[in-house]
Formats: sequence, structure tokens, C-alpha cells
Amino acid sequence: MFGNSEKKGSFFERLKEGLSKTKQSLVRNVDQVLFGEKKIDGDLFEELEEMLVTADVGPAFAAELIDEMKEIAKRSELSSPDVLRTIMRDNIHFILKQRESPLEIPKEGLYTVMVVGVNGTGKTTTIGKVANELKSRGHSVMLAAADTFRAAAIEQLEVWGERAGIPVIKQKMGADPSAVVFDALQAAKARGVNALIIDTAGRLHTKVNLMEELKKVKRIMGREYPGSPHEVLLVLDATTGQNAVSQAKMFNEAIGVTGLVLTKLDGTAKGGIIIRLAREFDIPIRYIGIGEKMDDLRPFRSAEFVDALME
Ligand SMILES: Nc1nc2c(ncn2[C@@H]2O[C@H](COP(=O)(O)OP(=O)(O)OP(=O)(O)O)[C@@H](O)[C@H]2O)c(=O)[nH]1
Ligand SMILES: [Mg+2]
Repeated sequence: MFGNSEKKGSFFERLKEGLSKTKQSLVRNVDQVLFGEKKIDGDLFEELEEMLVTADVGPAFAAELIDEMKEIAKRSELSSPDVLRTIMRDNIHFILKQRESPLEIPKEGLYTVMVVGVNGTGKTTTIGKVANELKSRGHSVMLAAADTFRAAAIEQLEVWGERAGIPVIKQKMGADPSAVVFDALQAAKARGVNALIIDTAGRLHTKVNLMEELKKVKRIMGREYPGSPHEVLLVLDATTGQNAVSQAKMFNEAIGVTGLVLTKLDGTAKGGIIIRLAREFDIPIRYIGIGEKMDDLRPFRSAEFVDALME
């Protein structure tokens, strides 16, 4: 898994399949123009803009794209309706390309990754997949079960750990997440681990605010191992559309996010949200998820994504 982009390989095909509803909501009207069902006039641009906004790409991107299309139409360079599609494709690629920056774990020293996000977005699943991949590339990996909200969360992480032969540092349900992280850092340092990945809760038992709890975990990490966490990975669920944008804003303001993971792109019509996230946040998109299986999470590559979306 995670090998070089095999354009016609199964991940690409599955990505294409997964993005088909998003594609439908994004390019439907453009295609009607292409097939000669619509005239290129003011009404069309209005419809296009509305369509883009409902496809979750965000009002700013929609307006920019329509302005550019109008400009080109005014200069009568719309010799073929194909041009609309090309403009769209180029604009989407331009924005996504800026956020393409895969997570690189140095071969030497301890690198720590704190994984955050509201409940159910796919944090634990993402950790399992990433940990496996890092191990298969020769890194020594350790996991920390700092989501102590429910016993099942700890067990779920243990299952991934057992399957991959990766140690999981845990305490009992309800334990202080910072205490789990403290233990994990000591263990990781003592055992010369290369990558420590920390699972956190999307909700808490206590009345403590989630952000305050995460800030505390982050602070403990920095104190016990300066420079840590090296990566704060925010996991977002694409099916939640605009909510993913609010979550990115909230987590980024509270604890500072250094990388995004966008899961559940399979089967949703809201995949356009990736464009909005890329445009509005100067944060790399590290991974995308298109299913629950091990092989369904991959480093984000803008060209592959745009091909799968537009082809
Ligand atoms: N279809 C689909 N399902 C996914 C994807 N990623 C994760 N899931 C599923 O989403 C559900 C929630 O995933 P978890 O990894 O448990 O999410 P979490 O963020 O750890 O949730 P909490 O621990 O409750 O905060 C599981 O059933 C996963 O299998 C994806 O890319 N596509
Ligand atoms: Mg979880």
C-alpha cells in the first residue's frame, strides 16, 4: 500500500468511483453545456455558481471560478465549451496542489503525532492504517490510547496494534489522557521508538472542555519531549461538509493543526469540501480516506485526485 501512484491501479479506480457523486454535483451543469443543452450566457453562470456553492466548494472559490469563466467568455475565447471544464480543472488543481505535502517521518529520533478530531471522524482507523504503513517502511512505531472516553476506544486501538505487532500504551477507561501520554513518551524514549502516534477523544466524560483537555495533552508533550508534538493531525469526515470547515477552524485556533486527513470521501456528494479546506486553511492535506479497509487510506496527491474527480 501507499506505493507510487498507479494511475490505473485499484486505488485510483476506487477513488474515482468514490468521488462519482461529488463529480456529479460539481460538473453536472458544465457537462450540460458540453453536450449542447445550454447556452453560455448570464443565466448559465448564475446556475454554475449556485451549483458550485451547493457542491460545498465554498462561496469564495465559486465566485473566483465564475469570474474567470465570465472573463474568458467576454474575450470570446470560449471557442469550445470544453474550455469551461479546463478552467475548472486547472483552478481546482492549482488550489489542491498547494496543500500536497505528505507526512515525512525522519528515520532518526522520536517523532510524535497527535491525532485529533470530533468523535466518529475516523481517528482510530486512520491511526491503525498509518501505523501499519510506517511499520512496513521500517519505522519502529508505538501507539498511545489517550482516548479514555470509552473502553471500546482503547480496545479498538489494541486490535490495530495486535494485528500489526505494534505496542499500545494504555491505562484504564476514564484515566487522565495526559497521564497516558506521559507514560507513552517515557516508554517511547526508553525503547528508542521512532514514531509515537497518539489517539485522542472526540468527547470527554468530564465537564472539562475538549479543547482545554487537548491543550493540556499538547503542553505535557512539549514539556516531556521538547518540540513535541511534531504533528497535530486533524481528522475530518468529508460527509459532514461545512461542519468540517468549522471543525478545522475550531481545532486550529485552539491547538494549532499541522496536517489534515479527510476521510469518507467514498460515496459522498460533499467531496468538494476538500477544495474549500485547501483554499481557506494553509494546512497540508496529508491523507485521504475512501473506505474502512487498510488499503483505503493514501497520502494525498493533488494530480491523482483531480484526475479521479474530473476524468
Ligand atoms: N466509508 C468510510 N468509513 C470510514 C472511513 N474512515 C473511517 N471510517 C469508519 O468510520 C467509523 C468511525 O471511525 P473511527 O476510526 O472509530 O473514528 P474515531 O474518530 O476514532 O471515533 P471516536 O473514537 O468515537 O471519536 C468506523 O466505522 C470506520 O470504519 C472512510 O474513509 N470511509
Ligand atoms: Mg476513536
